Amino acid sequence: MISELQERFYLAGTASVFEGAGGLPAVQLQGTDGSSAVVYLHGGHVTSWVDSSGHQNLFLSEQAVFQPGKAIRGGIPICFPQFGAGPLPQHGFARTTDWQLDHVGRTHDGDAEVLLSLTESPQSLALWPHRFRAELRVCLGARALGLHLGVLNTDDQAFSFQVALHTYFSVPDISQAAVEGLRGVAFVDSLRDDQRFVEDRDEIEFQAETDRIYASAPDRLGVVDRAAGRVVSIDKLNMPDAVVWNPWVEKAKRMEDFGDTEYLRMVCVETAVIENPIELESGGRYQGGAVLTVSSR
Ligand code: TA6
Repeated sequence: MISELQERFYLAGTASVFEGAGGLPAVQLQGTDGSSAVVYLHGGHVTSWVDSSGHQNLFLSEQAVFQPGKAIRGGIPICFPQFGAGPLPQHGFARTTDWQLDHVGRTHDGDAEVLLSLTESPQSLALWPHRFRAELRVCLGARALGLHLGVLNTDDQAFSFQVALHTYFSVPDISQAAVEGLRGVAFVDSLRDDQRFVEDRDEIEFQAETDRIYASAPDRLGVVDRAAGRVVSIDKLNMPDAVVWNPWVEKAKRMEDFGDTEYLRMVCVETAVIENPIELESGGRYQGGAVLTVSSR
């Protein structure tokens, strides 16, 4: 199957299919500036984004498991049609299902792009009785990575869903990292019985487990790496909510696919639709996403 994909989806200097970890097929995108990205068909999962300076911006656990039915620990898991716990498997089934590779190419802006899609299956219908088509477009540009997610209701009944790009950012030292842009935003604290509070810090630093859902957050957020003097800006599109998560010591130990000390090198800042799920009429379409941009600070 991989050799057939390699033949169909090869664009010299732009995109190629390779056999990734666990023998799973993945697409490597190349930028004209030396940047690169990797997207697995499994979960439509971005696992790597190296910018033109050679810096890896995404965290991927050294203990990540690459096998059918298991979400890859790190990169950018896609949570759909549910965020968190609920009637469906945790974070929904999209991140543990193989997506279809539809296109690779270069946009008129010169970005390398890959398009993947996911539609209902007997397995998904058994969990969530709705016909749909989800589309993911990943664009690798100059110092930027764009993630554009569409959901089309191909059913004859309306349905509602939550969605999130559960992005794991790599930081060399969590004590030198911070998340900015959330001051004054109300959040649900998953660690304090889901009580609501208001963020009172310009920069969120990390000294303990952190797991917060910020409602209707500003569209521009940032992950600051003070040690390296750089920031990854997050411009979210039609994703009102944001989640900030670091498992810290005890939860890190409980996660089998996550090293005990890896909490020191990552922070999740997720762009999402959680508080007010999307209601899609039959034939309706949702478009959302995020553009990640690196710059010096
Ligand atoms: O990032 C928010 C969160 O819901 C946390 O509560 C934590 O569970 C994390 O997602 C990872 O979830 P996962 O199912 O990938 O282990």
